[in-house]
Amino acid sequence: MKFIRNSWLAALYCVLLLATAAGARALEAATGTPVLVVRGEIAVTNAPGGTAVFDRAMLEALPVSRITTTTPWDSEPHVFEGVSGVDLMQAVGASGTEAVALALNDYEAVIPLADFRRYGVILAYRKDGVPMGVREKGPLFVVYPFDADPGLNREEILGRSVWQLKSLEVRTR
Ligand SMILES: Nc1nc2c(c(=O)[nH]1)N[C@H]1C(S)=C(S)[C@@H](COP(=O)(O)O)O[C@H]1N2
Ligand SMILES: [Mo]
Repeated sequence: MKFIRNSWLAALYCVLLLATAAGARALEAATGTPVLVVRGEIAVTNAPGGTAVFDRAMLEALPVSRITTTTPWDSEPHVFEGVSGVDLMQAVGASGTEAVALALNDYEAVIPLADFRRYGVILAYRKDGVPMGVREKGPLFVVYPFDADPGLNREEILGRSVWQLKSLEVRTR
């Protein structure tokens, strides 16, 4: 009897696991201009080379997260909106421990995935409701909640505040 109950539980777990995997697996191909390419240790891809390519609409279709804060580059608080690192990593089924963030100017920084969870970091595509152009640090700007945690105002974190982000490579340190 106990065995049967455990088998049932095991079966239920399997179904739940499969359902979760299926939920994370679907990613339609990008039809618009690619804005972000995610590669490396990801389970969900939609383009050659094991990559997940996102156009703007795809990014905006993910849950919208918001951080209102000043930044070392803005003395007034602004409302940054975008996709949270956690939601993005979930969407691509990431399994590594860090992401190498690459910007349009080929600036590169390593961001621990733990930062995404710990600080609620977002990849912002709007500032005060307006899409950020390349001149305003867009199309994607890695934003930490500086005002919520004054400890973030340090060189290590500033270095991870990549603007004009174009790709993320998920890897294990
Ligand atoms: N796209 C991009 N983001 C970047 C950088 C860069 O050169 N390009 N420099 C990083 C580093 S090392 C720091 S300390 C801060 C520097 O910001 P500042 O150049 O405005 O002082 O931005 C970070 N984000
Ligand atoms: Mo820096």
